[in-house]
Amino acid sequence: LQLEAELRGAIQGAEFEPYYQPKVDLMTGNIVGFEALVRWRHPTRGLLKPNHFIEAIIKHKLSFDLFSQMAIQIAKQLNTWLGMGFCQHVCINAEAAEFSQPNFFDFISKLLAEYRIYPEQLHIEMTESSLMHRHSSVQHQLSKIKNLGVKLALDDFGTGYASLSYLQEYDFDFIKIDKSFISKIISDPTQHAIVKAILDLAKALDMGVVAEGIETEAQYALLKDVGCQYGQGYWFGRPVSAATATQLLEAQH
Ligand code: G
Ligand code: G
Ligand code: MN
Ligand code: NA
Repeated sequence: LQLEAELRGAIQGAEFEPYYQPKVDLMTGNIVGFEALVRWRHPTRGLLKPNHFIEAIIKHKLSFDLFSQMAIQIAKQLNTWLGMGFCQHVCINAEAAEFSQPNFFDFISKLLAEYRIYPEQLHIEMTESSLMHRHSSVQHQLSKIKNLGVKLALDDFGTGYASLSYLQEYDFDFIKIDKSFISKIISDPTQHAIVKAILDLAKALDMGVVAEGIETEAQYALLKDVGCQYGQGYWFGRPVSAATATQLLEAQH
């Protein structure tokens, strides 16, 4: 109960902020976008990562409050970057349950209009595990959001119970290969085969692929070699503050 009160206070006090991890086009090495990862600027405990609070946020049904606080800051940042001539996109993490919020669609369309950002600059990623608990209205909400031009990504691909059925049920633009499949891609022929199969599948279904958790140059080279278009990972950069992300964009300009 104490944590719940503290989380509600943190939402009220706007203590959550996005950190930005670069997403790179593996063919050019350029930053094409960022994944926004929430951080809690705690008044006494410093900057906290999601593992300290995200489960509690979901349990206490504060996911949409967190999502909207993140989305507003991200939209402001995209607007600032557009003003500087940068038109990269930002991926925001969402729980599938948030889509059953009746005002979800209105919230997103107002956000795009208010901050004058292009719909395709906003990507929403959902994990397979959150889709497992899906509400029947999620599919309808997702297609409305997609019709605005917002892009959808299936996160942690391959780790859920029904990865392939999600591809059939929902119209994702991107799949993100979970980092557990990338970590041993060099040494383990099975992981290599799985990644190649995912790439073939994505191509057949006309979806983009993002490899997560790229930590070495060898992993980068191999993924590029097998035709994976996008990647994220410590090799390219850790999640950083908005100010540092802006410097990264300026540096490649
Ligand atoms: O850097 P990292 O520790 O930030 O993120 C840990 C996990 O927390 C990731 O798996 C990610 O999916 C989740 N996460 C990060 N930011 C958000 C967010 O804003 N909303 C939700 N629902 N999950 C997030
Ligand atoms: O949303 P998602 O589950 O994909 O969140 C990504 C998580 O993975 C975050 O906690 C992020 O900090 C972390 N991460 C990002 N790049 C790397 C990486 O190269 N290696 C590892 N081990 N973790 C990473
Ligand atoms: Mn993610
Ligand atoms: Na992931």
